[in-house]
Amino acid sequence: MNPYQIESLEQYFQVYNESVQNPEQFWGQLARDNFQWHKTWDRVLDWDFHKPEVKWFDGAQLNITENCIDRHLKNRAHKTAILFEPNNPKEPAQHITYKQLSEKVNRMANVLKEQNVQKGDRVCIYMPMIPELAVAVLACARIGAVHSVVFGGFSATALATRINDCDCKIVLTADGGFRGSKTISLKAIVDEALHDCPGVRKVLVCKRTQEQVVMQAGRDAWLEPLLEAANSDCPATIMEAEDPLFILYTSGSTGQPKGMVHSTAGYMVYTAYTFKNIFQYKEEDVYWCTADIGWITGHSYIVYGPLANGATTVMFEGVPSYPDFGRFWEIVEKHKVNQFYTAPTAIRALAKEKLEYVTKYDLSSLKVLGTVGEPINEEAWHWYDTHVGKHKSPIVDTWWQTETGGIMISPIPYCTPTTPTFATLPFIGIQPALRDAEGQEVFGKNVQGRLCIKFPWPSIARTIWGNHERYRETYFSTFPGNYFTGDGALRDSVGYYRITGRVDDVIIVSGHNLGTAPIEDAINEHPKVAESAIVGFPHDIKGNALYGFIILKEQASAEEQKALKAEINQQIALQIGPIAKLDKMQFVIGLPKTRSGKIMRRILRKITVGATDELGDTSTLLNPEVVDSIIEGAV
Ligand code: 7RM
Repeated sequence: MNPYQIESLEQYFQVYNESVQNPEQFWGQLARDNFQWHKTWDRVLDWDFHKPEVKWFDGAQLNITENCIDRHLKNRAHKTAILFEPNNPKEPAQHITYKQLSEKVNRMANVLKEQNVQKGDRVCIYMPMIPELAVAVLACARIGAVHSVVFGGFSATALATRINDCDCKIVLTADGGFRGSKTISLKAIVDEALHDCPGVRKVLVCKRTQEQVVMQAGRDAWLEPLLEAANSDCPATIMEAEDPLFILYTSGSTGQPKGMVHSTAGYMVYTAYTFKNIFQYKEEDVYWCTADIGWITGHSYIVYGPLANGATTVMFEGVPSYPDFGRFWEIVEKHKVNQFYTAPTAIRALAKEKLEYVTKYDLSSLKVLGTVGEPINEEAWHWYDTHVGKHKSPIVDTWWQTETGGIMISPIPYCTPTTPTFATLPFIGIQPALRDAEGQEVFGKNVQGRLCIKFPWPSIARTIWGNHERYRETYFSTFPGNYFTGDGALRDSVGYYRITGRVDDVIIVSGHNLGTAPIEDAINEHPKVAESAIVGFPHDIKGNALYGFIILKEQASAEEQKALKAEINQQIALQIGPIAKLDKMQFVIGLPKTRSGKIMRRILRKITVGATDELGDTSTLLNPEVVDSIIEGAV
C-alpha cells in the first residue's frame, strides 16, 4: 500500500488514522519517499500554536524547482508541463514540455541574477496569465528569491501597497494583458503605482499585447532580449526547509492586506500530496484549474502541486464568457481535460446562460470536477453535476484558505461518497475542531460551530510579513492553542463537514442565529433568481433584520417585482422558517465582488444603513460600477 496514492475509502481512513496518531513518522516517510532532498531534516515537526511557531522538516535542504522540473527530465522531458490556452481561441495553444520549461526557468533565473536579485530578496510579479508568469514564479524559487504575485486585475494603489509592504526592489510585468474583449494596460498601471514606490529600481517588461508603453530609461527593460542572451543553465540555490518561498496578500477585515508567508518544504510536500489525491491525477491526464496564478489556488494547484507530480497543467489566459459562454467547455473538449477545477461564482454565471453552451461540446474526458472559494449552493452543485459531469464525475468541494496553503477538507474522488454542498472529510493529517462561542469544543454528530484546526499541517502560513503579532492575533488568539479559520461549519450524522461561511456573516435576528448562506440558497431556488446576498441591518425590535440584494435572471416590471418579493419570502419561510424572511428586498444588476468572486457584504451592510461615505476603497472590486446603482436603488 502506497500512502501517496489513496485508492479507497478504507485506505483513506487507515492513512488518516496513521497521520494523526503518528504525524512525524507519517510525514517523514511521505516526504522521504516522494521528493528530492539535498539533506534530510533533523526533526520532522516543531510547533507551538501559542507562540505561535511552526517548523516542518527543519534542517532539511532542497530546491522546490528541482522537484517540480529537474527530476522529471529523466522520464518526462517531452511531456507537456504547461498547456497554454490563449484568450483568443484563434491563437494556437502552446505545449511547453518539461525540457522547455526547464530552459525557460533557468534563463529567467539567470536574468534575475544579472539584476542582482539574491536569495531572500522579494520580487513583485504583476503579469497576465501567460506562461512567463509561471516561469517567473519558478525562476524566483530557483534562486531563492521570494515571489510576491499581485493579481493582474488589482489597481495601481493596491499594487503599490503590496510592493511597499514587503519592500520589493524589482517588478516583473508585461506591456498588457488580454482578458475577453478587453486589454489591461499592466505596464501603465505599474508606472502609476511606482510613483509611490521609491524602493523599486528595476522593471522587466514582457511583450504580450504589443501596445505602446513608456519605458523609463535606466529603470525599465524589455524581458525578451535579456532572456535570449541569458544562459539556459542556472544551478538551483539550495534552500533551507523553512526558508520563505513566497508571500501572497489576502485582504484582512481592516486596512492593510496581510502578506501571508509560505515556506518551502512543507508547502511543497502538502500541495503535491493533496493535488495527487484530490484530483486523482494519473500520468496521462490533462488537468485544468481556471484560477488566476494571482491567487493561492493558482500558486498551489496550477503551478506547484501539479508540476511536483509531473502533471500537464492547463493555463488559460481568458475568461469564461469570451468569445461566448461556451469557452470553458470548448477548451475541455479541445484538450480532453480530465480534471476541471473552478469556483461556484463561475458555475452560477454559466448556469444562467443557455444550456446549449454546455451540451454542444464533448465533455466525456472529464473524470473529476472541483470547486473552491465559497460555499457552493445546492442549485449550482446540481447544475455542475448534471450538465457538466453528466452524473459521472464526482465533485470535489475543496475547502481551504490562502493561509492554509493547500486543500484542508475535501472528498477524495472515487473514494469518498459526495453530498451536495458538503466538503465532506478532512484530508490526511488535518485535525479539525468545531468550537462554540465560549471556546468549548463541540463533539459528536449533527453539531455546528467555529471551524478550528488543532494540529499543524505542513503548508500552514508561517507568519504575516513584517507583523508576526498580527498573525498571532488574527489566527491564534480567538481559541488559544488552535488555528482559527474564521469560518463556521457543521458536522452531520456521518461526520461530514459543511462550511457554512464566514462567521462574520452570521446574523442574529430576534435571538436566532441565521447564516446568510442557507437563506441565499433558499432565495436562489426561485426559478427567476440568478444570485443573491443577504446582510443584516439594525432593527428596533428584532435587533437585526434581513436585507436581500437579488439579481434576477430577467428584468421584471414593478408589478412582477411585487409578486416576486412575496414568492421569495414564502420560499424562505418554507425552507428555513418565517424568522428568516427578509424585511427588505432590492433587485440589483450586480453584487459588489472581490477579484476572486467573493461578495463584499461589508459594502452592502454600509449601504443598508445609508453610510455611503464609509464604503472605503472600492477600486479593488471586480465590478466597482455596480456600487452606485445599488446605492441609488436602496430601499
Ligand atoms: C482557496 C481560497 C478562503 C475562504 C475560506 C472560506 C471560503 C473557500 C470554500 C469556502 C466554502 C469551500 N482561499 N471558501 N473554499 N467556503 N466551501 N469549498 O478560496 O483565502 O481566498 O478564501 O473562502 O470562507 O475561509 S481564500
